[in-house]
Amino acid sequence: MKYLLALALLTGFHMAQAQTTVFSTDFDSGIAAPLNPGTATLTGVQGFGGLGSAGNTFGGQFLRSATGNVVTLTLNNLPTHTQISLGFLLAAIDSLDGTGTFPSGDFLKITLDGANIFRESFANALPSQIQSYVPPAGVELARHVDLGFGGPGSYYTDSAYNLGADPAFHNIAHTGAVATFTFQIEGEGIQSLDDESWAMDNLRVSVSAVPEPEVAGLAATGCLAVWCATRSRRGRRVPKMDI
Ligand SMILES: [Ca+2]
Ligand SMILES: [Ca+2]
Ligand SMILES: [Ca+2]
Repeated sequence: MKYLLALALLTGFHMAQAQTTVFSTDFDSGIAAPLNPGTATLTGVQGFGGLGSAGNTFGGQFLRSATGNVVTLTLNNLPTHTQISLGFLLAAIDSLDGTGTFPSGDFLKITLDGANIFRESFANALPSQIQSYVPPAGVELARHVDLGFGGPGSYYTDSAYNLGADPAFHNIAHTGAVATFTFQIEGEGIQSLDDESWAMDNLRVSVSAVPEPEVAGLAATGCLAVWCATRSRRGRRVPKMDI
């Protein structure tokens, strides 16, 4: 170990973690088979269009859901992995009311294989309402602005988030060949579609295997003798370069 640590200082040793995308949809050509939308429907993104970062913006259609409805994503035959990551753009539409009692109590809950991985309230209607979700840097795309659907103005302003930039959804421990995610806004504050709703765009899931150490700068031309020996014992064909 001491030898490898010394090499790390000399050569930029780091942990590689290749992500394999196992599901991705922009909802522009339909609802992919692994998704069960419940009562959610494909809808034009209206004023959310263009929000996001390069290569990951709202556009075309997204999957819009009433509060209280459950959207389910079931992925089968996943490759061997130890971690799973989730990302999507969240449209918080119209008068979601945050934490509290009716009409408040609007919590976005996301589960993985039946266990909660996220449950936070979202509020759009009044600045005084309590939103439990505090987005990390780079997640909030818009807040309390008119992006379409109900309104403009009054209680019906909207917000947008890139939840894929929230570390809460990165590298969640998972090893099974099947992964089932559910998405819903639930709680005592759920109301009708014309009062409040939510939508997702650019939904993607990736998995990663056990991180393997690599020696930066040497992978293309060879590797250190001690490291080559380790990898050779695993049956891999690697070049060898003694130093
Ligand atoms: Ca789209
Ligand atoms: Ca609105
Ligand atoms: Ca509500």
